[in-house]
Amino acid sequence: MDIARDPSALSGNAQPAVAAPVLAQPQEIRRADYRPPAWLVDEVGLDFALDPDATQVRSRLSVRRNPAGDGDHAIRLNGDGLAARSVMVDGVITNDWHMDGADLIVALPGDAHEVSVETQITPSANSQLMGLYASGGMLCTQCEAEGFRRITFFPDRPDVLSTYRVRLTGEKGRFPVLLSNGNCTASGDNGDGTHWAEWHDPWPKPSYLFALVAGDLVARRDSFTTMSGRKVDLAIWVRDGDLDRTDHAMRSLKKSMQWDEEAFGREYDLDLFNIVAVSDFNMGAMENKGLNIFNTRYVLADPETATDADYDAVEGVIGHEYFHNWSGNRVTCRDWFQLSLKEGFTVLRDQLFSQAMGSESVKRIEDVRVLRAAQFPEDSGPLAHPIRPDSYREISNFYTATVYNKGAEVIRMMRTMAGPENFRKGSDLYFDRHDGEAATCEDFVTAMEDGTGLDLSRFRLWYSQAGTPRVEARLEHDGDAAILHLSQTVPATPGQPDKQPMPIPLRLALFDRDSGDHGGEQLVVFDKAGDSFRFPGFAKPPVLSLNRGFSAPVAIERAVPQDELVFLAAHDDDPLARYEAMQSLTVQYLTADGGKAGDGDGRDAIGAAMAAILDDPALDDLMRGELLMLPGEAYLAEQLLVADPGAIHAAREGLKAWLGQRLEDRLVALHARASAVPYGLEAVARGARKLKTQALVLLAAGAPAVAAELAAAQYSAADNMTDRQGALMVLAGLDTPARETFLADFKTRYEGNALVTDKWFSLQAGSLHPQALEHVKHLAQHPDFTMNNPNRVRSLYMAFAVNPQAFHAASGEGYRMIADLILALDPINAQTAARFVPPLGRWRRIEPGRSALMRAELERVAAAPNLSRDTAEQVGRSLG
Ligand code: 0A1
Ligand code: ZN
Repeated sequence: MDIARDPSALSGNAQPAVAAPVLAQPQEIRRADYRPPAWLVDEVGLDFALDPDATQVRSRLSVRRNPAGDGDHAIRLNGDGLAARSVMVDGVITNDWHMDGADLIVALPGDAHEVSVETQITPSANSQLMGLYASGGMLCTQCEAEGFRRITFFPDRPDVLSTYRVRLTGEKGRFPVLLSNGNCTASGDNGDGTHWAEWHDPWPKPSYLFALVAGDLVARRDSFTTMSGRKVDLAIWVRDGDLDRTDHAMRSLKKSMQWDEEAFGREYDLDLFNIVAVSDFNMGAMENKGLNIFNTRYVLADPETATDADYDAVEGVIGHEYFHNWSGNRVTCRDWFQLSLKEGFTVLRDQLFSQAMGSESVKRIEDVRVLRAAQFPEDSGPLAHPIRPDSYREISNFYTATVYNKGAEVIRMMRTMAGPENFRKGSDLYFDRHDGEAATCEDFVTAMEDGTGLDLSRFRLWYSQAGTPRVEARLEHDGDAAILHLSQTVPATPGQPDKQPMPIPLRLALFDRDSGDHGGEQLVVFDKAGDSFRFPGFAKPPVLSLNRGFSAPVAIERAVPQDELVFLAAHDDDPLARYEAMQSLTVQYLTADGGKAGDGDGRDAIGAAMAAILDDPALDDLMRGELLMLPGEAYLAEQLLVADPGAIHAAREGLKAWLGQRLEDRLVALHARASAVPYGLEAVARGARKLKTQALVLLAAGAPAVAAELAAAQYSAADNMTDRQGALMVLAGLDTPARETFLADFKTRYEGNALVTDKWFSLQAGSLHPQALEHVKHLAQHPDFTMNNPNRVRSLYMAFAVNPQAFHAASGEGYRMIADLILALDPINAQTAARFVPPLGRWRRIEPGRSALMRAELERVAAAPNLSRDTAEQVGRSLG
């Protein structure tokens, strides 16, 4: 066994002889430096004359000196790449202003004024997709976090809340639809080929929630009546041909509105709720007040083009953005260090929503898998940061799995300790107390303490300390009692060498080996460096099931005997714990001897457990699918102090091949059984589809000829994207002539559908095919590939960067390709470019040969002139 104990023990690996170049770092912004704004803006008037090549923006700001501010006689209006064409104070042109860097400073003699500024912007040239930009003939905005300052000069910080009146004027032919936040109060025709609309949002909001959309769009309309009986008009706006793919999104929206009333007592607060789908978008979606803007991939879905996973993602993201109306919009963030206040809480809310809409346990397992695959590596690498960071250089780099997913786990722990009813009291109090305010994480925790009665003093460490706590557990048997010995360490992370023990809520059960039962689950809140807990009444040593439901986001370190894992994998009544036992069984085997795989005994145990899972009549197929899933290579690498990605890949593929052979008959029978289930969106049919492709995946490793035949049949018979994509994924990884034929069929069958074309790129870039790297090189030259669309860039290069076998090619060519991509993309779309740095940033945890190659590529990026703030920060931290 060579399981990593403490990654922080690693001081470095494979230091190259040359010193790293000094990278000019953008200025650091610190949480401790927060000061209230000097000026408040009560009302904002914006007048847009829309034109893709020259949009005129006139602002009117009613500003007032903040009594809590520092009494400055000038107002700082942030800008980014703007020039003021005119500045007026109280209706009179003034020259009493100057630029400080990109910001506009306007002198103001009194305590309240009206400041007006005129700017001109070029949406068609905005490839960064921040501010106002053009996407497929329409104009739209993205303002979070600091995009508003690319539209007009403004105190662009989340603690300045204003009501907005917006007037949009544009060509009728190009922009028949003109939308902004709130309600449309008036509209008209100018008689010169242009028309206009005025929008008013009565709810004070920070500038990052401002939005406008102008385009040739059609709407699916519906309505929802809130719990107090108000009718809300709902509209989902898409391009003409996409309307028949919006049904699922609309259903999801109505379910979200209903659920937030029932689960959190939150009612919608405008007469209108608009969602717009755009194809060019840096992230998933954005919660602009009353006008959510979505990446098309989280809106459009029909059985022919969207997989079951896509359906779930649409439902989850629609929920997430909708829930922000309260957790984010009604109560917003004081500053960007508080990002997890809205994001961690909203992720928890969307997770609970999805749990309630589908299988609770399967959703929980999926969320834990995401946390481990994306957040644990972040927490143990050079980019580790607390869920409430202390400093940043570019805030876009902090929209991370830590702030979002670990942030959700931290609030989930409060819910576990308080119980759901008390937690609801805490959240009610939080919303009541801070409605209309820009709040802090501290405000949230205090409201939780006051509402639930919990003492969260030490628990606050979860907000300030980075790193995944490691909990060592040992069960001792003494007479008629079981004694659980626990100890914890929180690893050192950048800037945080010393950590304190944190309260860790662990749900646990002790099973009687003979009866297979336990006497009830218990909750232990473990908050010291070391502690012991005594459980009387056990004549024989029980079997421990620990961290049930993944009650704490920690790594449990315990040498669990194989027979106990087999017992729990078959008997644990907590589905997550059962999944965990299965994962541990496999992790123990695959990470033995530094990742070169363990003994035949361990493999036999996995084979027997898998066979039992395949045969267990009490399991539903969705859950069966979870239990059959092998731990991913990134998670396996995470278990090792220094990982050899080649060895891990070979060991995991070896196990798959062995399982595929050993279980061949069962898997073929399973494939046949599942193939007989007709398409539907209910759990039984979804479970069947999940298992069908999983069977193919194991067979592809162990019996490739059989798999190729079954996959071809599945592809050809498919009446839905889940089956077709699953079959094509397997075929794309096999060295068979059919591969090309089916890939070509897929491409032409969905010609013109951008989201399916993304899948076509991803399937090849993420495939197990030995030539995957060569394929990616060719695909980058494909006429359908473009650097200007983030979805397309991610579909090719992110799929590649998380394909361990291809990315970690021993030659270093994969690293070079990603570094080249970062350099080419950085001037076009810095936010997206910076997201490709973390895969290279793992170099300290990789075996020496590859490690040096990865580091060299990071240094090559660091040495490039004119790096964006986004990329410079990520590269600097990765090398630091
Ligand atoms: N608040 C959004 C995430 C988001 C952040 C930044 C963006 O800029 C490109 C876009 C979206 C959410 O949590 O959904
Ligand atoms: Zn969010």
